[in-house]
Amino acid sequence: MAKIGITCYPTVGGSGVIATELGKLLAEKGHEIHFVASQVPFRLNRVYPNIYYHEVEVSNYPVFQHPPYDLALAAKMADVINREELDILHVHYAMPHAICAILAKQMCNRDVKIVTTLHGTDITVLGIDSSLTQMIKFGIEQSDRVTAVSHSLVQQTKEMLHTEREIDVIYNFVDEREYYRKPELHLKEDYGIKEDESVLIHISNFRRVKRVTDVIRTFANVRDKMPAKLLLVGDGPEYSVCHQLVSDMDLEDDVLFLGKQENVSELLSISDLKLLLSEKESFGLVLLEAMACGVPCIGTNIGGIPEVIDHGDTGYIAELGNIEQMSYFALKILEDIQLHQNMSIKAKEVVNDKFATETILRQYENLYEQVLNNE
Ligand code: GMT
Repeated sequence: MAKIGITCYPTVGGSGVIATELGKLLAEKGHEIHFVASQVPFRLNRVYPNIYYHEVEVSNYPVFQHPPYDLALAAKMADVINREELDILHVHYAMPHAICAILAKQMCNRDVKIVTTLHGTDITVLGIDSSLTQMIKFGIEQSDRVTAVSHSLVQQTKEMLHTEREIDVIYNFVDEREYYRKPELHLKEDYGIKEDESVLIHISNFRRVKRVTDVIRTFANVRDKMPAKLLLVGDGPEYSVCHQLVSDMDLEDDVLFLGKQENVSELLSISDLKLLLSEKESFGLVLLEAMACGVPCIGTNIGGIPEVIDHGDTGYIAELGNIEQMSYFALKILEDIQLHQNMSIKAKEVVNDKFATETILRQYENLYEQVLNNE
């Protein structure tokens, strides 16, 4: 059994969820897990005897113009590596976590192995900033092993950073014990949604790249043809723009802004269709969450989305910004009960097969074993 350190952004969406769920599953398998982060990861919601949390505290000494989070993290990592005798430090996000991990390794006298998982935003957004490109490249090239959450992200990383670094694809997963279609428990009724209304759902951090306005426009076309409601879950920079659009399009009665929600699987359980129409998305973990709850999905032909949605089987892939096509696909699924049911069944099968937790966990464990054996 290994002693594994894990660093992630504790509050950021999918990457934090994956890092935390992975830590919990590894702990269940008997590994000793040490989270090194600035806050308790939000999914670490109960006591696990072999999971430890080490908080990074950033000094606010007045002479520092900016509190040095990266250096505080590296120092904490070095401290934990030495004291807890870590075998592996698995960091989620190259920027700045891989760079901090490499610095930490140099500071201590232990041959700890650095595993870096790329989740997307650092490559697709930060990779464009040339002042950071060299640093991300350094983090990736100095890590002992690098993984990415989709083939698309590997290709993008290689193209943008001009690196030949070997990168393994290990897909994301969802905890099937949490994500399954739950009995409705009057939730639909509580939200005032009528039985004959189809429910469309979008979940994100409302960043511009998520194109939530395309979701609203697609919904408007659907609602013109059939009774429907749209659940908008999450919060972020585009929230007020979306509110304005809903008001301008006179959709207030049918679009429910639910803000950030904890029990997303309950909302997915009352949903008939999931929309993720992003212009950047290395994987789209929310798609997997929806599929696990038997919800067919429509996504854009972007990044890793086509690796998650099987066009025609578990949903449809549409061209970015093509509202007409998105609306056509949405109506096709919602108006055909048989097609909807087939897609729903297939979606659950794919989650339990291609993205099965057990399979993904084994892939990470194999990778750890190889890196520890210097393979
Ligand atoms: O999408 C975001 O804004 C959040 C970001 C994150 O750090 O969680 O998501 C990235 O990692 C997720 C987990 O691997 C992926 O499912 C998302 O597709 C990816 N986001 C982007 O690539 C934009």
